[in-house]
Order: sequence, then C-alpha cells, then structure tokens
Amino acid sequence: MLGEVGSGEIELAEIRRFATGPRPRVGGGLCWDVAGMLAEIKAGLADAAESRPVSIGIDSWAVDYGLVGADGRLEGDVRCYRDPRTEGMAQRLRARVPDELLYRITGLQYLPFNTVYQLLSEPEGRLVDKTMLLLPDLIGYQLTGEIGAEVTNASTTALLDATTRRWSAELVARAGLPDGLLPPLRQPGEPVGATEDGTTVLAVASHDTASAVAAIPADADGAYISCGTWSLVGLELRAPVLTEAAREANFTNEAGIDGTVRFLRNTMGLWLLSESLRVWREQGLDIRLGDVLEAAMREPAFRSIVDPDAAVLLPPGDMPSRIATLCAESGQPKPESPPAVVRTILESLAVAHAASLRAAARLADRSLSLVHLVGGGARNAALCQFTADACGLPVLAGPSEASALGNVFVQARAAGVLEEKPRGRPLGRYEPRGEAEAWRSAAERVGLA
Ligand code: LFR
Repeated sequence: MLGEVGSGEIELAEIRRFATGPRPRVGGGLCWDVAGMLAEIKAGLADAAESRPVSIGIDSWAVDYGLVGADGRLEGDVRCYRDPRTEGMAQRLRARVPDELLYRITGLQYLPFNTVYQLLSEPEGRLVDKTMLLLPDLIGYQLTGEIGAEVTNASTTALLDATTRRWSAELVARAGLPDGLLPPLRQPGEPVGATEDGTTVLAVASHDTASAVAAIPADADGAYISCGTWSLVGLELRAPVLTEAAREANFTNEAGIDGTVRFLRNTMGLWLLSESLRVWREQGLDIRLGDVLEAAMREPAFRSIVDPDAAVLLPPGDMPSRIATLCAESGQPKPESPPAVVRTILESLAVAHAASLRAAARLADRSLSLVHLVGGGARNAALCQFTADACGLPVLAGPSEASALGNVFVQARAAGVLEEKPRGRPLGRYEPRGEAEAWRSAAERVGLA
C-alpha cells in the first residue's frame, strides 16, 4: 500500500496484493512461504519506487517468527500459528510458570499459539545461538540487515512484561529459553535501517492489530472490533487490566502506540468464511462472495449458532462440515447449503462480538455507546448490521484498510507531516434494530450470553 499525506488526511493506494495462506510443510505441520512473500514485497516496493516513498513500514499478523543463526541466515521454516505443534506446551510451561504469574507479568490471553508455546515446541538445541525475529522484524531484517523486536508485536509473545514493556528476564529464564534469543526492543516511529536503494525502513506498530487500532478515531469509548481473518474485540486503555477476572475471561493486554493498551479478546473472525469459500471452490462449486452473502440473508434467522472459538475451527480444512458437526452436537439443524452455512457464520460471529464487548466493558468498568468496526469486515454489511443488533449499539464501519492506515500514520507522524490520527472514511453506520431478546437467546445456546 502506498500512503500519501496531504491536509491532515492519508490517501491509500494499493500497489500489489498477494495471498498468504498457511502451507503444508515438508516433514509435517504448517508454514509460511516467506521467500515468496519477500519476493512479492520487493516487487511491490519496485512498483512504488517511482513515487519515491519517504519511508517503509511493515506490519503483519503476530506471534510467528523465524530463527536467524550466528551466520546471519534464516534457518528452517517460519511455522504458521495454526500448526498443531504447540499441543501440550501450555502444560509444559505451567509446570515452570503458574498461569496466574504468567498473566500478572504479561497480561496476555491464552492462545495455544502464543510465541512462548511455539518456542517450547522447538526440537532440543534448535534455539541455541539463534535470534528470534517476529515476522515483520524478519522482513525488516531481510530488507536492511538490522535486527530488533518492535514492541507492539513483542507483546504477543508472552515474554514481554505488560507493565514495564521490556522483555521479562524472569520468564525467559523460567521458560528455559537461551539468553540472547530475543533481540533489543524498538518502538514504533524508530528507524530500523535502510534498504539497498537507501529508503528508510521505520518501525511502525508492526502487529497488524496494533496498526489497525492506531487508525481508529479516538472517541470517548474507544471500543472497537478489528475484523479480518480474526476479530479482535475490545477497548483502548491507558493501563493494563491484570486482574484475575480479566485472566479468567481470557482478555489480553497487548501493547499499542504511545503507551496505550489494547485490552481485547481474539474471536475467530472471517477465517470461518474464507476457509469455507476455499473449500467449496476446491470442491468445484462456483461461488462468489457477494452472491452467497446475499443468499444468506434469505435464510431463516437464528436457525443454528456455533461458538466461533471452538478449538476445532482453528486449523485449515473442511470448515462447512466442522460447523455442521458443531450444530448437530448442540442439537441444532445442520446447515446444508453454502448460504445456510454463511448465515450461521455471520450470526455466530455477531454473537461472539457482543459477548466480548460486554465482557470488555465489564472488566474495564466502562460504559459503551458506539463500536468502531474496522478491517475487511467493515465491507460486510450483514456482519456489521448483525453486530449492531447483537451488541445493542450503533456500529460505525470502516476504515477497511485500518492496518495500512495506522501503519502510514506512524510513519507520517515520525516524518513530522501529521500529528493527529487520520479520520479515515466511514463506510456506513448501522443502528441496532431492537432484537436484543432474540440475540440473547441465540447467545445462550452456545454459552455466550
Ligand atoms: C490478526 C492477528 C491477531 C493475532 C493473530 C495471530 O491478524 O494479528 O491479532 O492474535 O493474527 O497472529
């Protein structure tokens, strides 16, 4: 994405887009095609070169990393967080660090793929004399030769202290990780280095969700749903909430820009839809997203609801049949057609959005009057409307490219050409339609009321 700044606003132009799905790995498990990504990124930068960008900022999903050896080379695959290799690792860590202590230090929600669990699943000796670089830091390293760990993304590893925002030496030691594995931290807005052609690479909020939240207009409530592959549902706060109640509700305190805290919970997002579409197309069905969304609106309401965070929905594979199984197991009709599956997905996501928002408000002692829904999901009118209905709150949708906008904002601010968050362009406003009771009983069916 190319960002151009003028009169207090950022214009974004798409230069290049490529798919980045998890891939089966030789030897088992799932990995990312990082060499392919780097080639695409370099091609995109070449396309953007004629606009003479002032700087480059990199953000991506969180938690995944590459290991760089003493000779400076990336060693082995960059594994994908949907890889089941972390099974059993939470128990292993728990024996060394009790959950309560882990949460008091890191404030991080439990997700089976948190970096610390991935590190613990590495074969004996593999971490010795290595530097761990999270994906955006790894790409920055490949472009500039400079190592470091940007702090917003570092906060997703379960090795960063949420209060001091430094690596926790205590956790590194107790987890049995080698000294020197974690590179020095850097802050959004600090330089990373320069590319071969001399363009500055700047650290931004390199966790895509941190960049997305950086683009959300600051208003009284600060409630948001950053909805793409995942739905990240929560609030922007000034200080972490490290209470036992927050831990039990599995809320995270990830680092945002300017010392802010992203107090949120991960909910399985549009992954349910994109993975269903991928499977249907693989089965030879000719399905267009717009058509199936429209058809889903003609399906009966609240026929079958699932908990989108059911662990079985995390890995790639046959999503429609796993959803159907969950419905059958909870005594609801199996959605038989693609529109019926999509209806179940959209309603289930809205139910989960509302449950997480209610929990966030309660745990942080806030009352809410508006929700910003940003990311690709902001273009999904049905999901936005259902979310407004289920939450009983107006939803302001957009920007859809929130991560790119937040990324460019941090760069523009560092360059001294923008001080305030950009307003972005809302795509729509959705008022709740007063069906609170129907949504509550749908939520009750899956224990999310
Ligand atoms: C969203 C996201 C989430 C993170 C998940 C896995 O793209 O970054 O914030 O929990 O992906 O990395």
